[in-house]
Amino acid sequence: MSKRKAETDNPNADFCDFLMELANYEKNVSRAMHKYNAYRKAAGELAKHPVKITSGAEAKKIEGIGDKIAKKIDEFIKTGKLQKLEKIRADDSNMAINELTKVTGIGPAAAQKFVAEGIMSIEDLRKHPGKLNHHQTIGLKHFEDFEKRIPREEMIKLQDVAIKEIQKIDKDYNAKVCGSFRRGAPSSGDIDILLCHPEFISTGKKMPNLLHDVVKKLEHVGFVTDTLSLGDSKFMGVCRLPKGQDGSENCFRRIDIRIIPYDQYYCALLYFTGSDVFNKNMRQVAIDQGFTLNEYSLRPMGSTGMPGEPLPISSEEDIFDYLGMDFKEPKDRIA
Ligand code: DCP
Ligand code: MG
Ligand code: MN
Repeated sequence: MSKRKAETDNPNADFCDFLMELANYEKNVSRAMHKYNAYRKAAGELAKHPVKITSGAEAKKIEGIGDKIAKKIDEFIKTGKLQKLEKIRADDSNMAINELTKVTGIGPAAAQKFVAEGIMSIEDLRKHPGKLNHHQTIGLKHFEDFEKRIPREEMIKLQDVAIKEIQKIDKDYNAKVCGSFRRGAPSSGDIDILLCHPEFISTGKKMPNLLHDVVKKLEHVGFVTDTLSLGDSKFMGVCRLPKGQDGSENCFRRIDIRIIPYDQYYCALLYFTGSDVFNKNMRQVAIDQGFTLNEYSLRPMGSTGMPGEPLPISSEEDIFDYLGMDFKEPKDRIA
């Protein structure tokens, strides 16, 4: 989930917000992923900038900000708004597509299809339950809850319940909450759990039961309430904390669980900690340095253009080292 408004302690939050609004328009309506990434990168770099930008020219000194975005910054400083955004906002079908893609399971293509059928809002969707698949149905059912951020305090409770139950199945499971939580965020969009087990290694056979047993257990204790999708290595679902002492119900929350081979733990940990923009940038550094990096491994690129054998890695630091990068703590992995 990357649609969150810029954190308020960021002096350039206004710029980040309009860049993210443009980014989401490019992704959801135009389906121009290149532009989406460019706006997001610019927003990510601006979010790291410690002082308020006062002109486009000043912004252009920042990596990822070129002429076009600098112009928009000037326009925004001068007029307090952007012509381009005003036009986008004035078009009902753009706004409808944007709204519908907030439902988990509804991507840009599905949203455009719904809008073409005259479904213009969440309310309209609720009138046509038969048009939704299982994932979308659950997404709509918990729409209001999923729009709410999860405070860190609650993330800690969710973590404690999940890890306690997983440990009860088998002490050899290693479960770690990654994503924005590991980056120290004050609130998160969902809970991301990285799982591994010493019996599951990349050169061995697939062991889907290791994940399925965890899901079953978390369902059995009432923590996991719905499954959006479950494969051999990836679970997407819904969870919630038990009722409070006063009998009050907690919000339904999105949960992702990934199991990865034991020997690929650190590349997966790096990947699943993000941020997504940071990952994109780090993968580019890897390419520039003659490597290929993904959630499984770091491999040197051979002269034939084929990746070589995975490099031995026993910490996140090792990955930064190979790439000649200074180690970044999770909290600093923004862009
Ligand atoms: N990720 C990625 N590229 C994507 C999606 C995800 O690299 N397109 C990685 C980095 C993310 C991690 O997976 O940090 C978890 O994905 P989330 O969508 O849950 O993102 P975050 O946890 O970072 O943010 P949020 O608080 O919105 O959940
Ligand atoms: Mg997350
Ligand atoms: Mn997630």
